[in-house]
Amino acid sequence: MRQAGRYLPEYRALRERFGFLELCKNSEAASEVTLQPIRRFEVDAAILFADILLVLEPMGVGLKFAKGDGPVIERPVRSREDLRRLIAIDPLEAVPFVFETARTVRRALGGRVPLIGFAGAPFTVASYVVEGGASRDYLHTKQLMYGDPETWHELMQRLVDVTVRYLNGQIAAGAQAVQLFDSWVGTLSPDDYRAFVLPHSRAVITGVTPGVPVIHFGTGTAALLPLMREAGGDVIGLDWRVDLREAWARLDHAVAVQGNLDPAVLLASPPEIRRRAEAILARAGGRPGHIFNLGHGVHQQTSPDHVAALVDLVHERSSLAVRGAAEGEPSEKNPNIAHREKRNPEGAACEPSEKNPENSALEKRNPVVRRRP
Ligand code: 1CP
Repeated sequence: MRQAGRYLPEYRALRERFGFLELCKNSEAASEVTLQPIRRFEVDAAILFADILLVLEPMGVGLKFAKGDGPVIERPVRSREDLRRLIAIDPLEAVPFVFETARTVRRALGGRVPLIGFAGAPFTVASYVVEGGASRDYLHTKQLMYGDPETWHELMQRLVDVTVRYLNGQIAAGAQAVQLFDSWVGTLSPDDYRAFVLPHSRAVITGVTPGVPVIHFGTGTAALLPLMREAGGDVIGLDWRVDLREAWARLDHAVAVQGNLDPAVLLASPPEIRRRAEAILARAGGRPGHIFNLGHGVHQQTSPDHVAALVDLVHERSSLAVRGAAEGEPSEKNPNIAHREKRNPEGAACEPSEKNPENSALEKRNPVVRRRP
């Protein structure tokens, strides 16, 4: 899920003045982009404006964002020899602008909504490093993985170290939760995930500053969800290719879930958006620990008005469900809250805000979001 970007005219206006990397490196402009969706919509959190690939530029692989083509890595890493060229970096020194943006945004938000930081998971970042850019079938990546597992694991280890420091730097600068994007990991079989990815993703997640919630996101991951849970995270991202109810049950309801709406639905009419969003809320059944979200980022062709309509609908429905629960409305009348009543008769938050003041802004704005199962 990305919420800033080209579908917003105010973002396009800034992009006329700055190249993408330039925008990321200019903390004032990047803070402005982070705040754009917050000003326009009643979203419940801000997502730092940066990119998962920023750490690669100082590592010396030649990162470019070509017009219209997405990211390009000029010197991909496909052998042990290539790996030796990779420069060891300390993100705090190599990409200081990211932390400066986090500090600026956190100050500007003034506690109204929490700030989410993020990084790419080692597999997804490695896939760009090895492929040299976006890919359909990840053949170079798999070739390295299968043909030279030692080099693969070493590359992943290098990325783990950078990612842990990158995330903890964002947390020290003000991020109150972090999201680990394993956007393209769905290309792997469960066995390959377990052997080549899981230990590294787990190392990143266990390295995150204790007490800070981690959202572990992927797409095309229907077959990988239990393994992603094993790797870690307080919240597991779901795309739209899974049934939320079934997917959550396969996670034993032991973690929170986020997502599930196909971002392409936002291209449909508002009544259709409403119908699809309500279907997801019904599947979540009011169970505490569902964070409504898109299953992936907002498409460039999306009308901002449709995003606004979705955000408003979710708030309206969530506050109805919560009010119903607080007033002890019988579950038959309000099927959305049936599970919450059964599991948590007082409707009490599992993590009271007194114990975790960092979460209080999120709780205030959307009491459904806060509760962990
Ligand atoms: O103006 C432009 O053309 C740039 C488009 C763009 C934007 C708005 C890129 C290039 N990155 C971003 C910002 C960004 N990237 C955010 C900002 C925060 C927000 O949404 O509010 C985030 C969270 C990301 C994360 C990111 N970058 C991911 C993981 C999330 C996902 O969508 O899967 C990935 C895979 C990237 C790589 C990347 N950077 C940019 C593009 C176009 C891509 C994807 C290319 C591809 O499809 O392979």
